[in-house]
Amino acid sequence: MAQFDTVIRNGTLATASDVFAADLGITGGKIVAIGASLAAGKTEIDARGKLVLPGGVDGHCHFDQPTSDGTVMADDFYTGSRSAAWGGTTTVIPFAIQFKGQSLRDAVADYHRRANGKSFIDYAFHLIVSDPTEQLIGQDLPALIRDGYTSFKIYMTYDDMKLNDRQVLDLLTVARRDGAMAMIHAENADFISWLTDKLLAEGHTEPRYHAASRPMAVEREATHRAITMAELADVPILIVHVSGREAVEQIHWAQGRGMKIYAETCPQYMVLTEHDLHAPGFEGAKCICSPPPRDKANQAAIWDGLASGVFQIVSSDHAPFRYADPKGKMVRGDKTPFNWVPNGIPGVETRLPILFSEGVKKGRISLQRFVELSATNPAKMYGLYPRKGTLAIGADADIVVYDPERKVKITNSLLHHNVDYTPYEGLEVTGWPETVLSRGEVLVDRGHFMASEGRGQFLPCDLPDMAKPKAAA
Ligand code: DUC
Ligand code: ZN
Ligand code: ZN
Repeated sequence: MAQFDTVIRNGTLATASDVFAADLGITGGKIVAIGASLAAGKTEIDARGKLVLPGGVDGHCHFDQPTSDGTVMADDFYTGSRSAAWGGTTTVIPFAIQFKGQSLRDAVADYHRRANGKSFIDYAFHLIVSDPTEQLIGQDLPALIRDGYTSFKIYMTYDDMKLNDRQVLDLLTVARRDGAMAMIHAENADFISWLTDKLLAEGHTEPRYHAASRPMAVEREATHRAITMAELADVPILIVHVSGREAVEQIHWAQGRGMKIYAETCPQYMVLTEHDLHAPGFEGAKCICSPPPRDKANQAAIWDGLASGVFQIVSSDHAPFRYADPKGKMVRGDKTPFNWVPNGIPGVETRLPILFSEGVKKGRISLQRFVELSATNPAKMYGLYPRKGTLAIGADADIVVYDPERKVKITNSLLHHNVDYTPYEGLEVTGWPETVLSRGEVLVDRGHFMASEGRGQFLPCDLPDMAKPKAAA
């Protein structure tokens, strides 16, 4: 008689702290045993020669997020979560965005309607606050935090979302009092608009000028200001999508002073450069995201920060816009000026393979650090740990059996998003997810997709320990 629903046998298990040979037993969607020579499972998965990892937790991606400029995100919860699952990610946290004048509750209700019945994997929501009224600060946000929406993003740029410093301080005060995690997009809005106007006046409209409109100094200044605001409000913050050395230096400086300043980076800042925006014709638009990719020296600074511990998490910032599409990158035709090109690139499916190949395989980070950055810390950062993000008794059986030797040349036809390109076209990686389980159910197995639409569950988040101010931690 089988003792377990499923046993993953003979694999090498990796957590954020350990790598060891063991079998793993699953019953009722949970991990119930980790040990040598486990009894039989109704389903047996042979993981000999493979890694057995916690499913990826993508703490920053955008699915079906409404926009205000005539563009439309190409991935909804159906295609976005499908792409995530194929790439070994079993939990995603996209954003319920509040438009100015809209109540935060309405934004959340609308986003639930978009997600309901569609996702293949479990998901939580971050909030985006763009209109911090008295009602929001005093009532709506605290109530939503209590209901399990325990993280929110603050934009220091983008006309439809940016907040002034006073508004940021008000929101950080809520984060401190109610225990939420504040995520900050740190770029200086006035610097960007001044540089953009100057470039356009000189006739520079091509995609490459996107990078010139948002140089490192723009991010450095805003990163420092965000840190200062966190100091004044006495609360931890997470600086998202850090792109290069000068921002890393600011964060490292703050961490050295004992501040809880956390940092996220993304694969685009590890493998793309500004040069990718210089592709012929309009092709550079495929790599327009903000902050923009920098140069090789900045990539090296990102890798140093990943190895040294400046960064806590690696997310995709998957923001899917089709290329040859009037609702995508070509919103104003094939000569759309850079400042009208929607910001964002797809990457939810390639996040783990790129971090594993460029990081672990090239000896820049350990396997444990890979697990920590891609699964464990995002789960901790957003109040989903230990249900998600680790291999432990009682945790959800969200697991990736990962082939560490498989060589893959990334090309868009391999991927499962609804975008007509990948910025990583032609990138050769070693290592690829082979079998992906969510709560014990096999979603992907050696090239076959077997999940049912809508099986993914909404996850209310706990208050993250990482958001506690120093004195309370
Ligand atoms: N930058 C963002 O801030 N969000 C989505 C994508 C991007 O490039
Ligand atoms: Zn952002
Ligand atoms: Zn983003």
